[in-house]
Amino acid sequence: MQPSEDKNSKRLIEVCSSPLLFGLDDHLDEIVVVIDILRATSSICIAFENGAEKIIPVAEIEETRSYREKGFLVAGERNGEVIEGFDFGNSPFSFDGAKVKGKSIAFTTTNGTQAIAVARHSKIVVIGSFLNLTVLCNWLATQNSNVVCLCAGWKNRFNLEDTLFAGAVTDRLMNAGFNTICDSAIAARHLYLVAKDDLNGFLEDSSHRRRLKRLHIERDIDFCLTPDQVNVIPVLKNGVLVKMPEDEMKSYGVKTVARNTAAAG
Ligand code: 3SL
Repeated sequence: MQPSEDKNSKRLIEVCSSPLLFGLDDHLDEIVVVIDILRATSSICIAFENGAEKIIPVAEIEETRSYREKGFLVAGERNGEVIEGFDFGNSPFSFDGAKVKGKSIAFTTTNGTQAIAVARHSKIVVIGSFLNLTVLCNWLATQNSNVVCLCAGWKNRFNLEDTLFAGAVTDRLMNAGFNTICDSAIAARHLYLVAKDDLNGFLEDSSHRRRLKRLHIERDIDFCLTPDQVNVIPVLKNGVLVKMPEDEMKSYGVKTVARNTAAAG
């Protein structure tokens, strides 16, 4: 990534490690990157890469279910498990092209969709995951705006995997001329730099990894920790997630990345 132009050199990056710490009125003029690495924001990214038309993030299960009458697929989990009667859960492998291409999906998850709701009043809300790390950071680097990484965490608690991704974004943007006065961003960047060569190993004992291991979905973890598999940036428009149009991305000079098909499984 090229360093940013001088006019943008005072842009700041901040990391918010729990939705509970996100002041609703504090980030109205900022770009918010919502992060739920395991697994909601990774699944949202792969859904759009595989041709989903739109995703409505919904907080409650029954409200999500009601979208079926409107022709939506309904998807989501609670505590990692597929919700009864839903079309599928929150595994990125469930969002394959055969199922989601051209479809609208109502989606509810334990933490990820709740974090999107918390951020909804901000200037721009985009979805981040290791799957779209490079394309997202290239785009953020072209924006004349401060950036906040909002980690979904687990039930309002800090988690490691979201923090590592926030650290990756902080590292890329600081290398592109951003600054930070946020200790959470400094800490996240340090953690990422320690962990980056073996994210999986670093997360071995992390709480959500252990939770997902119990559900026997380790291939989801490997997939969600593999960077740069997609060329999409999901963006929230009027409460609905859509894929940022290619021409909008191109007009910001974003170079997309090659998809790692081997890891896509
Ligand atoms: O909390 C969430 O939004 C989910 O990503 C959690 S899980 O990975 O599906 O358990």
